[in-house]
Amino acid sequence: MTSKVISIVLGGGQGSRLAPLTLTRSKPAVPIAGKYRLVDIPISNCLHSGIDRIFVLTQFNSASLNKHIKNTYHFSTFSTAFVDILAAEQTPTSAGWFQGTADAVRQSLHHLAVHEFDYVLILSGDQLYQMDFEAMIQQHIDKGAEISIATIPVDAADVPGFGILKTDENSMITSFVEKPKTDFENWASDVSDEMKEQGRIYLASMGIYIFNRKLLYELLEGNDHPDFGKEIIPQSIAGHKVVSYQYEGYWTDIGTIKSFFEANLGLTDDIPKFNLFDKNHIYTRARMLPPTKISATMLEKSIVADGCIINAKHIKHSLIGIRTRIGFDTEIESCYVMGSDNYQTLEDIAEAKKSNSPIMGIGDRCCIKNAIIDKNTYIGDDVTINCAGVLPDGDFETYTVVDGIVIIKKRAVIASGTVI
Ligand code: ADQ
Ligand code: ADP
Repeated sequence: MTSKVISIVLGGGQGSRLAPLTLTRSKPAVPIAGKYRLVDIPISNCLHSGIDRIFVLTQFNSASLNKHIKNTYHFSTFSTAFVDILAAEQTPTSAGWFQGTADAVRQSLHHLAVHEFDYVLILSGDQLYQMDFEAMIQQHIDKGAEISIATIPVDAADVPGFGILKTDENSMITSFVEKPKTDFENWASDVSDEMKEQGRIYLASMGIYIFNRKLLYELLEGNDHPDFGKEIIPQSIAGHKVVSYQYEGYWTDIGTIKSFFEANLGLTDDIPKFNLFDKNHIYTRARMLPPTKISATMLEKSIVADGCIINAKHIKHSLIGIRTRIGFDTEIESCYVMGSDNYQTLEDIAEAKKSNSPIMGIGDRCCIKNAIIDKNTYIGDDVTINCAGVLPDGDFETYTVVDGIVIIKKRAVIASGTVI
């Protein structure tokens, strides 16, 4: 059954809500959980569900994204499996950027045409969840649906951020409104008692769709509607059999700095809602890194990836990514440190120290709280970041503040003694 499915991962528009993490890389390449990249989540879900023909659509292609996909997803020469990146491209009929989610799929249809498939599974690239798509496809076939939308109950506070819908007793979607801002009380649905207790009485679209092949072509060709949520889905409800596939597991959108930060730090919980240790684990690039070396650090509720050299005094409620180097007497709390792409040699380090420039990683006697430290940053000694009160939002040369979270930009050099 899953052999009849092709999957399309919507890898991201401009990614402006995740800036500055997306200033120099495409959204699918943004690192998560210390050693993975965003794109690994939907791809792993597909592979665990038996779907192994996957296109990743992205607004701009980056060498690192290509390298990651090429080095991670290897399949047998005798299988038809692939993970291919399709970046927005100029053609005689289109000027360049994808104008929205539907436009991105429309512009990619000619790449699908050479494959055999009956269904297209469309996924968002910025969500954290573990879902069995096989069950969703089975329901799609059993109910004779033309379009299926995965749905999840949300509370009133979340309603303005999602497509909200209502269904009949057969799970047929009878109405859909994209991101209603006000007067949405009438959109409440009949949900389970457990969901009712949590106030989650509105059914939201998860932005996960199955389309029958022929219908997808019909809906996208001959018009230039840019989005699924704003145009294609609401317009399909009346004339087609659109079915809800209700999901009640853990699922979160990680499209903003705040949600990205919270989802990453949430992984340090005793029993996290998103389980990295699940048997359906997340695939990523197998790196040949040395084990992490720690001196006398007090580590509390933290995750430390491979290849780190840690001398810090205290690391609390934090995620430390691959190849991170942290100096003596440094204290880190509620941070996501992404790590580095390479190591400096001992000679490089001696040279930097001689000229008083910071070395890659985090120096001695620093205090860092509520921050995301992007890759390959050089933070000197005695640096304080976000350790006194809440900082107002703003964008500066080496860092940005969003919702009180400081993001140190990729490759930034923060001189010793700096206070942010
Ligand atoms: P949003 O997530 O707000 O709502 P959108 O901005 O269209 O919708 O993004 C959906 C996915 O497509 C994201 O992964 C995004 O990065 C990606 N994307 C956006 N523009 C793109 C482009 N031009 N090229 C490639 N990828 C692009 C949608 C639905 C709602 C639903 C929520 C659930 O519209 O109805 O409730 O998803 O999160
Ligand atoms: P990201 O998308 O995370 O910002 P980049 O575009 O910087 O990543 O690319 C990261 C890749 O570049 C890594 O796979 C790493 O192997 C490689 N890389 C970057 N700098 C160096 C370096 N100085 N030495 C060796 N490899 C490097």
